[in-house]
Amino acid sequence: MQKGRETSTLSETEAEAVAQFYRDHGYAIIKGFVNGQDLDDMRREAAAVYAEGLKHPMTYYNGNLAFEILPEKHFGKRYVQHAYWFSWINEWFAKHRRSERMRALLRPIIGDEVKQLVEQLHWKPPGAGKTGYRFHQDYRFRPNPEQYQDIVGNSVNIGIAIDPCKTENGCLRIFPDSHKLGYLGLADDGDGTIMNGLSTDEELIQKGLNPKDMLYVELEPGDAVIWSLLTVHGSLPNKSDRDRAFAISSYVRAEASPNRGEWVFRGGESVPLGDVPQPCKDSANLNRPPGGVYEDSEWYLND
Ligand SMILES: O=C(O)CCC(=O)C(=O)O
Ligand SMILES: [Fe+2]
Repeated sequence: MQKGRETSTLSETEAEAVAQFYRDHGYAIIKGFVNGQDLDDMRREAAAVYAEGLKHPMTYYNGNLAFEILPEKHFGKRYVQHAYWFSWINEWFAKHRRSERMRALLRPIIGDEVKQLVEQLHWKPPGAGKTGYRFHQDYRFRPNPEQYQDIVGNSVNIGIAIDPCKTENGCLRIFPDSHKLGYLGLADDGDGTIMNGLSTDEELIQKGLNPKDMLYVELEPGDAVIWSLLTVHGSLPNKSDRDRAFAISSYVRAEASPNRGEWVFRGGESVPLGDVPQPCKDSANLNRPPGGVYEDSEWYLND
């Protein structure tokens, strides 16, 4: 048997420093968040999720599990763009979402009792269209703010680089300190997707953002970045020949979200997914017929 490489989690002092930077600037970067043997495992398992998604000819929903597909009919080749709640089919990610490394990171930000509202993998396969995200604030993806208490103050988003995330392959771009500006309504025009079109400098300037302040969040595999629901961010399309797999989760303080989310940490325990999926950020997926459905909105034709 091969001996696993050592893995480590953030110390209390390190996690507190991350939380402080995050509160001050609306984001923070954690180098080597997933490390050692876990990093190799995460990369292998993300590829397995991609391979699973590729079996579906078009966008597929089954409970909270979903794969968003760019079909060959329109893109020449089939691409998986997003996977949602793959912890239902992947043991490694099912453990990772409630791991000690997550607990250590989250504790100083949203406490010990935690639910999860979002689990996503984003790929930007070379050659695929539609791999850019206009600047936005993720608050736009909480369609039912009345379901929560202070959803902004009680949430945090975590993005983990699976591939190297660089300027050329469309790494995340963030406006530091923009979490203090309130909700700006960026990208709220148009068809509701942030993946058609690109942000213009003009649009940013109009909202009081100086394009010069934009930070390209370049990450190595295993590095993480956290941001808030009001932090302005987006990313450019992949122009390189290298994919950009990026795992995004959103966690919420449990007492602020009585009706939404999958439990992660409860009463000192870490909680596996249960028998049935729970309503998360929106519950539309649970209203579809059980067993899985294909549904292609063809949003990508609206450009
Ligand atoms: O994957 C990215 O680069 C950004 C995605 C994003 O911001 C989102 O889905 O809200
Ligand atoms: Fe976002």
